[in-house]
Order: sequence, then structure tokens, then C-alpha cells
Amino acid sequence: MKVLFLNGPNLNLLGTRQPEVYGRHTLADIERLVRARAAELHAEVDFRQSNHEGELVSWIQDARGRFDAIVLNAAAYTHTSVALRDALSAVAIPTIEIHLSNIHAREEFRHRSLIAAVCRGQISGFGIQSYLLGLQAAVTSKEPS
Ligand code: CA2
Repeated sequence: MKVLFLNGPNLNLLGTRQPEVYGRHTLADIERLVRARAAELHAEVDFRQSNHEGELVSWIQDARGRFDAIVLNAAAYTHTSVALRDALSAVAIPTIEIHLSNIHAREEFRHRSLIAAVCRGQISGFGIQSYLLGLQAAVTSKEPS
């Protein structure tokens, strides 16, 4: 079972600003926790972050045939990116949408996710646990091949 974690714009700043919204952990801390849990679940993890929409689109396209599931925190692109949605639709890899904060309890523009409809489900509002829950969902939602 190979799971691709993708992180969108500004998530490289985690742990340095807005701890009241996003917590004090850095993305490297989160990656460590995800890798530790993945080892327990006998899953392989690739963990990436990009500030560039096109790079995220390319990573999704290249995941076809290489990964069994994607766990995606698309950050601000969640609310804007038709390109990410189309890429997810095209590759048809089971994808779990995750967010650290509860996007439905924040500003109205964050309530709409353009990717939700092409994802298996959405996990939002559990801080770093959202990543671990996303991994759990990815591992258990694998379709029989
Ligand atoms: O709650 C989440 O995980 C979000 O995907 C985070 C995005 C936001 O645009 C989404 O609405 C919800 C923002 C990521 C930016 O992260 C920062 C971290 C530290 C300082 C500034 C931004």
C-alpha cells in the first residue's frame, strides 16, 4: 500500500505563524508522525509540499500506477483550483481531502471545496490528527484490485 501525501501552498510555514489556527507543529513534525503511523500500518508514504499549483497537478498525474491512495491538504487551492479537481478526476486514485482547521467554521470563502466532490471524503478540523485520520482512511478505503 503506497500513499502519496500532498501539501499545498504555505503549509511549509506551519509552526512559524498563526499557531492559534494551525498549531505549533511544523510540516516536518507532521511528516515524522505520519511516517511512524504508516510503519505500524505497513504502508509506504511519500510526503511532499509545493507552493505551485502546476507542480501539484503534475504530481497527481504522475501518481497513476504508482500510488494506491492520495491524502491531500490542498490548502488555499482547495477553494479555487479547477485544475487540481480535474487532475484528481482524471487519475481516479482514491483521494482523502484533509484540513488542519475546520474549514466550515471559518470564513465563508473556505466553506466551499472544489475538490470535495472528486474525493472519497473530507477530514477537517482535527489539527495534526487530520493527517493520521487521513492515512487511516486511505489505508482502509483501498479498493480490491
Ligand atoms: O486547515 C487547513 O489545513 C487549510 O487547508 C490550511 C490553508 C487554508 O487556506 C485552508 O482554508 C485550510 C492555509 C495553509 C497555510 O498555512 C499557514 C501556516 C502557517 C502560517 C500561515 C499559513
